[in-house]
Amino acid sequence: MATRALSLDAVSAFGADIREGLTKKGQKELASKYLYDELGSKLFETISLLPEYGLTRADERLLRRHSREIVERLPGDTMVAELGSGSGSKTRWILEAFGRRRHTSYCPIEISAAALAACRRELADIDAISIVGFEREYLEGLLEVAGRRRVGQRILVLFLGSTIGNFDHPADVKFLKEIRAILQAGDALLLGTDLEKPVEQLIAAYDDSLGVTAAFNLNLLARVNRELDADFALEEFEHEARFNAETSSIEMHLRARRDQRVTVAKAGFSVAIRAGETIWTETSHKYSLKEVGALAGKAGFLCEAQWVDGEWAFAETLMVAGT
Ligand code: AVI
Repeated sequence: MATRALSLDAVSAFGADIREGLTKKGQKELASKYLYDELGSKLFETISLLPEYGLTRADERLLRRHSREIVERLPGDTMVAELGSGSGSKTRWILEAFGRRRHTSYCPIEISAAALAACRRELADIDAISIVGFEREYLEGLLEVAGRRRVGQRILVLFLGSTIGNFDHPADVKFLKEIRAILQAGDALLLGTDLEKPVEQLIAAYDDSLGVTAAFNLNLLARVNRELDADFALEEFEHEARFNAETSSIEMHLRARRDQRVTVAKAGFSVAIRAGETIWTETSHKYSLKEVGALAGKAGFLCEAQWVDGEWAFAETLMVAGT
């Protein structure tokens, strides 16, 4: 009964967000968090294997090469919390380095139970690591993790994969401030950020030749059809990746090929969409190194160290919570 009530709530929250995004004045939009249902998450995993999309491989390379140094910079008893662990495969390097030093708790925080289970399976073989998963929104989960810390124990928060870039500016600063508010001075944040790079490289990464990113984007409309009983005709929309030079972001849009009316039955509305009009589905900000430093400062962290990949412009920045 409780499960049923929860899922009905989730449907109505989803419906309310979709309604707000599609009926607002001006640019229509759908929140990027809804890209990640089961199919969307699999499509994102596939994107990370594409030759054009180097982001995930760069993140992984940096962690593989520098985990030992990252861990050496955080002496003493440290508990590791990860926001949005996904399958956990990138985190292996950090956890192995901590495990070589002493027994360490790892707390992945994920809204997807399936992702948490996958993460547990992937990392179960690492010595001296105990895994306690939290099926929660990021900040709610981090609060719970912080409530479990032992006296004298440090928390290292991992926020990898440049997920921070999917927050609108200045929501990225606000989010890091909220993380900082939960932490204590001396705690740390390891932040992965995708960096500025040539526009052609970015467009290829977000509009790949196999059409996987297009499928990832269009799946959002398919999800609205599946879960909210809507009647989007997918063939009437086209994936578009464009660079916004003002915000230094890649934006994903879905462009209507003709005038149409769409009904979203479970959210109780219908909406007219004009030919050529777009639905904005994601922002992916590309940072400069200077900007990452400024972001840390604004949120109350000090930059302790930074590593930049040589093949794909991507940075891992270790920040320490200031007093
Ligand atoms: C999860 N996030 C960092 C990805 C990105 O690059 O912004 C999501 C993505 N969207 C399209 N391709 C990948």
